[in-house]
Amino acid sequence: MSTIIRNWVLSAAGILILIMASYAVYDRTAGNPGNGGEKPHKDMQAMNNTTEQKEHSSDHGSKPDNKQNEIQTDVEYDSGELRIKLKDKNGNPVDQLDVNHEKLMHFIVVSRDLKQYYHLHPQKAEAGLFKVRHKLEPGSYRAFVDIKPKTKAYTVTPVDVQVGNNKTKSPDLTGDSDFTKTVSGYQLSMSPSSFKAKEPVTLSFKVKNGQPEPYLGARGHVVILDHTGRKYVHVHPLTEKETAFETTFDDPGLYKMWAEFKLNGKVITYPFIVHVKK
Ligand SMILES: [Cu+2]
Repeated sequence: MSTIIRNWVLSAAGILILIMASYAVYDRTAGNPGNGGEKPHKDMQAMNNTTEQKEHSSDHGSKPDNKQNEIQTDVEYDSGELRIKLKDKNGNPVDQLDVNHEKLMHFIVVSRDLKQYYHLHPQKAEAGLFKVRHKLEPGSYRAFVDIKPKTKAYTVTPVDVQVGNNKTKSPDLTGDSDFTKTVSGYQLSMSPSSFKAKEPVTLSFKVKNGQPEPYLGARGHVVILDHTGRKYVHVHPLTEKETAFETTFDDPGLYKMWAEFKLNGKVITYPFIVHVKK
């Protein structure tokens, strides 16, 4: 009798340990620090999409290996065309995407030195395959596939793209001292002019001789990359009327930003390099 009870207790304890162990595994794979395992990109208004990818030392470490990712993004360049493939963990095409700022996909390509910047909108060719024609000069690039999957967890993670054999150098950034820039005849000023890590900041933009028009469901778009070109943030104003953007620079260092505004029917991109202090 007592043996039966002891066996029962032992197997119950065993089951409990199994449950706890599998829960711990689940927690590590599905959960992520910071948002308790929730799907990223839930923020409907600010669309503050960040990659939480921490330093990865090697230069090719930009595979979508982030634990929050249930989607693998492959980018290929061939004869003036970029092809983006979206696959789930089992290799099946991912087709369930929400329209985000009027597009199924926003696709940012930067040269490795962060000098060239392209914001493209590939068209869906078939389930899990998007294409866009865009000529890239030989060199090394990083691509950011900005999508909102309906059901799968996804964090924008850089994908390396090499065109030809020319390797592009890593960025060599120097912080701007003047945050007033003139591009295509329009003068834009950004404030503030000093930045501190880990403190929320509101980036305000004023165009001297023009008024930003609605463009892709916002009065402006700001893309920010850290000096490694890996940490990606895409911010929009909190309301459709504003040209002020809230963000937080997580770490001190140099960041490159591209602020896009539509002025007189034309999209103009203003680059800035900011030095974020401790
Ligand atoms: Cu876009």
